[in-house]
Amino acid sequence: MSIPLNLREYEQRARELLPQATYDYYAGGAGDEITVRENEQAWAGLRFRPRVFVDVSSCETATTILGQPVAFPLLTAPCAFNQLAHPDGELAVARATAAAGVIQTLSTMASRSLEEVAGASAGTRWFQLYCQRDRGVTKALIERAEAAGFAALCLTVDVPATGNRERDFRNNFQVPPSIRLANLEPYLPLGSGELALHHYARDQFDASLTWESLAWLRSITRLPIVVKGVLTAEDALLAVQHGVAGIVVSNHGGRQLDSVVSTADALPEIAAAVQGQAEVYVDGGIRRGTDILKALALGARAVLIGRPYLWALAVSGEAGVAHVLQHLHDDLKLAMALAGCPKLSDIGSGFVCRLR
Ligand code: HOC
Repeated sequence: MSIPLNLREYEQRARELLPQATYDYYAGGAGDEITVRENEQAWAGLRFRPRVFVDVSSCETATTILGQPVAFPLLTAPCAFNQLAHPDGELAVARATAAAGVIQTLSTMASRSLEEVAGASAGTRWFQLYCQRDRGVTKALIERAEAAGFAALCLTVDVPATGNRERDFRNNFQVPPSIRLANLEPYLPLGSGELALHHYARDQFDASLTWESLAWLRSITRLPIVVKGVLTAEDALLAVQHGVAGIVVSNHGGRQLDSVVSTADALPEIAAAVQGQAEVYVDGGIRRGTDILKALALGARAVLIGRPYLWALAVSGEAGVAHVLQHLHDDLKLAMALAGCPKLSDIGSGFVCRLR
């Protein structure tokens, strides 16, 4: 069988391979999945304003993210239970991201523990944190992430309740008993049965967090904190005022509040409000190197991809993830050359316009 040519072909192939309920858990969103669709459509609604007669014989994509060098401006997003896609799960992603020179963000809800993942490669990684109702558990997770060499905490703030994921309800989605909630099992393992994951999140995630909670987190860690799930300039400014190092413009891939603004539409006001006081990243619907270029033009320092690396993992494990990362890197370089942007620092809002 031929190697998929692009990220969409990886999704088609993965859909054929995965059990329906697993495919739906990954692919699905909340409610009518309006935001899932609009995330992709919003990038597609942007057009380039390319420049010509620019020397693009060499295009440079290397940069830094929170001071860490990366080969190109991309991170893998925190996705739960990578072993649903492939037995090597998060370990394969750790190896592929390290080889590609990009950052892995490991989910609190990973199927491999943060210590196992840290041992899998020498790459840079962030730990995604869902604050637990039990602050002792949250503190223990942070201490473990620090001890294991994680470079930042990525605090997800858009799950005070789980979104209305009707595909999971229809499928009575369950995580197979062979797959562990590896980071949390020392404290409280995932229960068994249908929708146990939804029940776990409902019962254990702390829905009482406020901006003041950031002060507590900052008091117990030396790691930089990146807040993931911001969609307005108002919240971006509050995040800066509360000392975050980075902001991920994210709507959780359309999996939480349906009908929220797409990330491509939210990004410009956030980048304008933050004015370089924190790094700004964006996820949601990134499927092409051209999407990465558009995100950078709108003010992002880097993008995160979620579903595409899960599809690649399902299709061919570590090799699939490595191929997707290489493909996006090459595609970004091609887009930069064709748009007349040989350096990342050249890319500004003048390179894009919106049709809609
Ligand atoms: C059912 C919700 O981020 C996701 C993950 C895990 C969120 C908590 C579980 O599924 O979006």
